[in-house]
Amino acid sequence: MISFQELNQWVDKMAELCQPKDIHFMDGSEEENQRFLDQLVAEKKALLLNPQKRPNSYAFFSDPSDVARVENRTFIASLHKDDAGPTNNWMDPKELKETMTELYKGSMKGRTMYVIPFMMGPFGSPLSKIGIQITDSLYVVVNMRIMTRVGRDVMKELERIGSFVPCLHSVGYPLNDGVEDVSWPSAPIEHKFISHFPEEKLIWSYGSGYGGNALLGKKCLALRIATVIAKEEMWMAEHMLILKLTNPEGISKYILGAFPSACGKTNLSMLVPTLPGWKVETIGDDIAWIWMKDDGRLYAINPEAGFFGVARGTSYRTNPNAMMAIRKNTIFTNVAITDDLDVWWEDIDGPTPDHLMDWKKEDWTPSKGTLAAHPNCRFSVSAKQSPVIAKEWEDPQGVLISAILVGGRRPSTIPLIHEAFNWSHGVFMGSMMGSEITAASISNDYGKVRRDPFAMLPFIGYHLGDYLKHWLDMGKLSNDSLLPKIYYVNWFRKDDSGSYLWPGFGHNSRVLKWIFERCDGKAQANVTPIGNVPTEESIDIRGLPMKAEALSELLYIDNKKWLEEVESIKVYYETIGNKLPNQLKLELQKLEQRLLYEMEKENK
Ligand code: TSX
Ligand code: MN
Repeated sequence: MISFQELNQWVDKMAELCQPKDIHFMDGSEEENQRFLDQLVAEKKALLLNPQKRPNSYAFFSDPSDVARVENRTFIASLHKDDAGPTNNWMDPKELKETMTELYKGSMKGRTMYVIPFMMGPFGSPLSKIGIQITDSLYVVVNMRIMTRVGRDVMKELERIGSFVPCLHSVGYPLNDGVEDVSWPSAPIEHKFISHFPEEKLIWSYGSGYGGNALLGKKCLALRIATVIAKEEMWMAEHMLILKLTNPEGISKYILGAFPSACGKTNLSMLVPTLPGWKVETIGDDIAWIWMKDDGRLYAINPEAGFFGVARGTSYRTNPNAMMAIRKNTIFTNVAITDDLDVWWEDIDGPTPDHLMDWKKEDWTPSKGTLAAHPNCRFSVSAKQSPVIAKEWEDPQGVLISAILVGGRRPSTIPLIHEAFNWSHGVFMGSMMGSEITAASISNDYGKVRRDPFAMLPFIGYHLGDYLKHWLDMGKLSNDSLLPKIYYVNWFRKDDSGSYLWPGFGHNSRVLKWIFERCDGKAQANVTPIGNVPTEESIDIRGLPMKAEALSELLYIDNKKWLEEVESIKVYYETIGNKLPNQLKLELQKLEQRLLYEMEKENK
């Protein structure tokens, strides 16, 4: 952190290091933004889309080597290696700074250095944090304006808050004498560094212009650095959606959800219920900052101001509200472009066009046999454009959380939903969650479970064992009757023939309804060794064309399979090392004992 008074000093020092041709302090105005977008189009770095089809929207195409977060180049540079834990890349902070300082020397030559004052969290919130990002990428500037709160208003807020997280970013492509700019400047992989200095609360990113590597407010500040601050200050920074669920009587509850990638987190946060009278609205789709108030209950804010969503697979069928949000004022990255200058990606609605420009800016026809849009293609859009953004989404006091969902893609063993007995059991559920590996490229791991505690594996700025302890410690601040109930959901269970048993998407509202009613002590459940599982009658499947056996299969607990799961969790827990809280080992033992006891009962 750096104090407000030292801002100019820090900017001058970074300019001296990076040697830009000039410096621009961002004011965040409409007029400034339009100037930047016009410049990007003139420099052929952005494509203006057809204003009749997609008003005020732009497409960017990254270098083919710069398409996603680079986990193997992401570093937690804590003073002591053991503080980063077994799941993070660690480097000695002094050494890392020396290496990166060499790279930053003159790295902005021929470019403008932009200074972006941004805020994570609503204006006036006790949890909101300020960052100042220095960058030489206009793509970053126009995206930060969508994804965070930026500019003059933030500078006013900085006087109140007093200090900020310094975030230095360069794409690592200096325009030295004779060097021509390219449409997506970036550096080779061995020069890419996404670095976090947890004690200093400092972020240094070099060599990538893409998403989480470059928009430093999101994964770097709002998750990795925020997890460190949150542990120190006794709150939580989590990779979670926040949704508002309203029943037909007009009563609302707020629910958090942690899911690994490719589980449809954004889709769930904007879901259109198939149950009449029920409504889902969005508070956030990716990150939640959560704290306990004096009433012993948990409240959450969304630190972000927009959605940086995966476009591929998004359609009016899977997520109509996202499709409506991105009708205008949207930035697209690595999507395909139609002949009439609109966007396209695999599994969008309608027939596949006969001709496209693909994400590599090459001609594409269906016979080419490649993907036209990159699988990690993105839209950036202001949350305000969502037709289902909740009216209280910017409430600085946050929303009261009634339930926390965890989950993953599990074709077998895990039922559609089960409820934790208490907070500690719920933390156990979060610690063992994950998805089964399906990618053919890692074929010897096929069918194994990739565990991803609370979907936070790449986003914890310290030791995983300490992170799980922090979850338990948060629970100790209050008692179970006041804390949110924790649920493990699995939309992805399959039958013996490999078909999904649950229709998913809008039908997930039927599971949300059960949760809502459980929170009011109403819906029925069977107590099982793994937790409380809905009775078949308690899940509302009216109007759902589903075989009766399917629901019972979805809710079935196979004790033998679960004992295998216990063994697999034991193996996983070994990898966390001696900072794994004993409480979680105890939860695992208790689960095993409940399963063995149940099996013995059955055999009698
Ligand atoms: O997002 C998904 N959700 C959550 C929605 C609120 N997806 C897409 C995952 C990739 C991002 C799902 N896919 C979900 C789901 O609940 N369920 C499934 C699996 C599934 C896929 C297809 C069908 C049913 C289930 N059925 C038909 O396509 C007809
Ligand atoms: Mn995410």
